[in-house]
Amino acid sequence: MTQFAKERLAVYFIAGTQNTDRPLPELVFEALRGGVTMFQLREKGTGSLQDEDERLVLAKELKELCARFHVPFIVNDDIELALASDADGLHIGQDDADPAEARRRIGAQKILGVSARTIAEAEAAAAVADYLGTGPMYATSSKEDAESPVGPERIQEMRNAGIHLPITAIGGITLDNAKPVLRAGADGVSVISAVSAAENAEAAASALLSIYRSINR
Ligand code: TZP
Ligand code: MG
Repeated sequence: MTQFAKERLAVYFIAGTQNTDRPLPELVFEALRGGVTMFQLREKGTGSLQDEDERLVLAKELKELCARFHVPFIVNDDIELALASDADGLHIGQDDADPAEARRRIGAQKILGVSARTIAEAEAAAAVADYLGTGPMYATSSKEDAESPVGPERIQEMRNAGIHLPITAIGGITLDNAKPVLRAGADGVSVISAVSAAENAEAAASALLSIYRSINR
């Protein structure tokens, strides 16, 4: 596996064209200016691009944009798209590819993130994942098939169970409730709407980074 620095997870912005009325690269550019430390293209659900060629053009543009800010570009779920766009990594959920198979396909040098809501899922992914995505922390409307929230306690439970992998907390995280998940032991926060639906995406990203820094000095 790559030497993945958990500081990369500080503020992990996730979005797809379905999350904004504006051109996605414009939104991502603002988020990058605000200081997001990782970006995931999650082109999924109602309003997302279905055409493979369009998805690839978008992924390549976003990859280049992220590279200008030295921010890893991660693709959600779609291994073919991750490979074709030479993304820095892939994120998979429990209903997506098998983690070991995904690792084999992307190779040792790429970042692999795996969603793990339970301790058992976290333990199963630990051998091949660089980081875990744990949630939903709080209620969310950004994921159509989201499960019920587990709360910040779940991060603490995972740490107590000996899960030492970097963890990003996800689901319903805002400027107002980010602190408890960081205090519970998460290495950072993943957000869709807190940045994509903010009046000022740059300011929202920058505020999240300040919250992260206030806890990780
Ligand atoms: N996985 C678990 S919750 C979620 C995903 C992709 C949605 C997060 O979006 P938001 O708007 O930050 O709640
Ligand atoms: Mg899924």
